[in-house]
Amino acid sequence: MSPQVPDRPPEPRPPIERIAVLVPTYNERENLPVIVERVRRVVPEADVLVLDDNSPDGTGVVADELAAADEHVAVLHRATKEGLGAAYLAGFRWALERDYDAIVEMDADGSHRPEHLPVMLEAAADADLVIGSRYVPGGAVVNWPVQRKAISVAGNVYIKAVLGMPVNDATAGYRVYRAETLRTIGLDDVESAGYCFQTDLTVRTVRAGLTVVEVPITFVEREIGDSKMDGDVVRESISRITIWGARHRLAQIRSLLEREPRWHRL
Ligand SMILES: Nc1nc2c(ncn2[C@@H]2O[C@H](COP(=O)(O)OP(=O)(O)OP(=O)(O)O)[C@@H](O)[C@H]2O)c(=O)[nH]1
Ligand SMILES: [Mg+2]
Repeated sequence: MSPQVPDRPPEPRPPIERIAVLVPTYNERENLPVIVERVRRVVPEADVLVLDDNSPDGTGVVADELAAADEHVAVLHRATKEGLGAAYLAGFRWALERDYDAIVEMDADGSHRPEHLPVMLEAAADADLVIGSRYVPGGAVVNWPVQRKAISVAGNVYIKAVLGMPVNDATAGYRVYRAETLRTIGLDDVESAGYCFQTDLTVRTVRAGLTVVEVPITFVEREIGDSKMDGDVVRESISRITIWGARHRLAQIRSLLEREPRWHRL
């Protein structure tokens, strides 16, 4: 079969003018001012939205102070801790309602260096989703214990194998989404709450036929504050990814059977 030649070249993606950097926080009172200052310095045109789940350590108050001092900073206060995915969904809706062109996901603890953001935004000129990737040439992880890195690498290998994904770091949390990407993939039925939220949205983006580009980053483990990763987060990821994988493979088998009528007679 000859490759299909489109009638006309694809429409160029619209320029990225308005950028929202979403920073979810739970007990990050010491980290938050540092990360906001770095984002503001590196990408001064961007707005920062802090997504705080009523952190007991008073991160929400710190965020309010930052917002009062800088019109480029805003805060979404959420009533209780509902997980990273739920916080991001609320942030996405906030940014889409306000017509931002690009929506960035960034941890508060310094693991996602704001200094990588200009290159990621540049890559978004020709992509629908840009992932700051630890697992492409040039990417790195600094200060992770061997077991933590092993879980992350194994998780990504599993995701690639089970879901047939052309992405090396599908669990990564440092991203630039074009607003149109989030509108296209739809957010209403996203149920993942923990970190598998990232994998979930990667899969949706790839399955929608959109372009995902991985930009190498150096991921630096947090120095201050506690991790929120726990057994529930890992369990949610493994069970959901396995279910998605089984569905994916079943759909592949079904479409093979439909394409190859002889098989129906077997
Ligand atoms: N709003 C909100 N933010 C969260 C929640 N869980 C984690 N976060 C934030 O999401 C980001 C990533 O969480 P981390 O605890 O750093 O997870 P991690 O990077 O896997 O773990 P570390 O290795 O300890 O850094 C941080 O900015 C957290 O404060 C949550 O339930 N709600
Ligand atoms: Mg972290």
